[in-house]
Amino acid sequence: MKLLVTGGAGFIGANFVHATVRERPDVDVVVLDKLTYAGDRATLEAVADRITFVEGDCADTALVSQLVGDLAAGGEDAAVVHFAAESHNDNSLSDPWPFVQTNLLGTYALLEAVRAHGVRYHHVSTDEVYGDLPLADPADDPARERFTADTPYNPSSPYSATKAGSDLLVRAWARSFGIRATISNCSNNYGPWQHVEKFIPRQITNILDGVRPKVYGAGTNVRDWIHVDDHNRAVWAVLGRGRVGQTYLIGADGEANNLRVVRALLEIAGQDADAYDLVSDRPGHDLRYAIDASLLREELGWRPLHSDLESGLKATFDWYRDNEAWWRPRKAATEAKYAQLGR
Ligand code: NAD
Ligand code: TDX
Repeated sequence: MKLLVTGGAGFIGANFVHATVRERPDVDVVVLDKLTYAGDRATLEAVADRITFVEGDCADTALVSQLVGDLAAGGEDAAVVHFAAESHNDNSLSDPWPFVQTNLLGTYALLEAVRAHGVRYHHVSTDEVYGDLPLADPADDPARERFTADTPYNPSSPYSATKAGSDLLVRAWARSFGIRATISNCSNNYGPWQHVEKFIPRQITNILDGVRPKVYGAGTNVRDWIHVDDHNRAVWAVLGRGRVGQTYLIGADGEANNLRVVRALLEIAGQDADAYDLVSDRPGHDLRYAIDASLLREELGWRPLHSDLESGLKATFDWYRDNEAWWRPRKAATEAKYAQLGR
């Protein structure tokens, strides 16, 4: 099988490439990545001789058409897995343009290429397209509302709006042009190689630097955490066995508010669990995300392997402690951006 993986030098894409090379040696992987501030070739160093790396923009229609054409020329069993995106909500509030460019025009370019060459396409998206849910505690309210594939789209930020727009492009290309596409909408990922701008790596690296974690607002916002390897195993399940035209939601029943996560990280570091700072809130900050993944579980038989958040946080904490050379070059510039926002 031949795969074109866009965004393969970013967090989830790189974990996907590592897992694919490790577990599916028969798959030929081509990575297309623009190497924005969020992409890093060092992340792919250990698999560099097992893949083909192309530095380029997924919104470059000529380049994308050529790469997808080459993929199609290799035979029937070819697919595009589209991870590339501008992915950080805070950045989308400061400067939305790269989000429109990459998330909308990049998806458009890929859709036109798979349409022209008849190649299978999987679109990696987010639960944020559904907006947010009222706060609710799983322990008190097992029947609380969660997102399903039927939840109406209601995105809050320029990031989630452009991801929602990209999903709708995929649906239109599937219905009007008959492309063989699937979509997955996943909840918040954590694990190795996540950029230090994101919540969990930011707080781990702050703690390692002797800086107090920074929590937005009152810290009561809830995210539905999933280990990146469980997300990527679900992407493979959808790619292999998913119904063309179907949307699958991916989540591992990992709801936790931000205070619980920060307190767990401080405890892992052997520090006072209250040694964090509450800082000003993100404008339009979504309250709660929660995924009902029963379609994925029942139809495709997927199950998460990492179901205990605290032990996943401990492994992630240890990874950042042991891989400072990877994250250190980006830490100061990231914190300088947050300082400008007063967060
Ligand atoms: P990331 O920001 O870590 O990585 C994005 C990668 O895409 C980088 O390597 C970057 O260089 C590359 N890229 C950006 N613009 C590009 C362009 N125009 N052309 C080619 N490459 C480009 O993001 P991530 O967290 O790994 O997210 C990957 C995908 O998963 C995104 O589509 C995101 O919306 C989705 N997603 C992320 C999460 C999460 O929790 N991180 C959850 C659900 C879905
Ligand atoms: O310093 C921080 N303090 C803080 O309290 C940061 C960076 C974040 N937060 C809060 C905001 C959110 O409630 O933590 C939560 C998680 O924040 P992010 O890591 O920025 O993630 P989020 O905005 O939830 O979006 C993530 O999940 C869905 C990814 O970045 C998206 O790409 C994905 O689509």
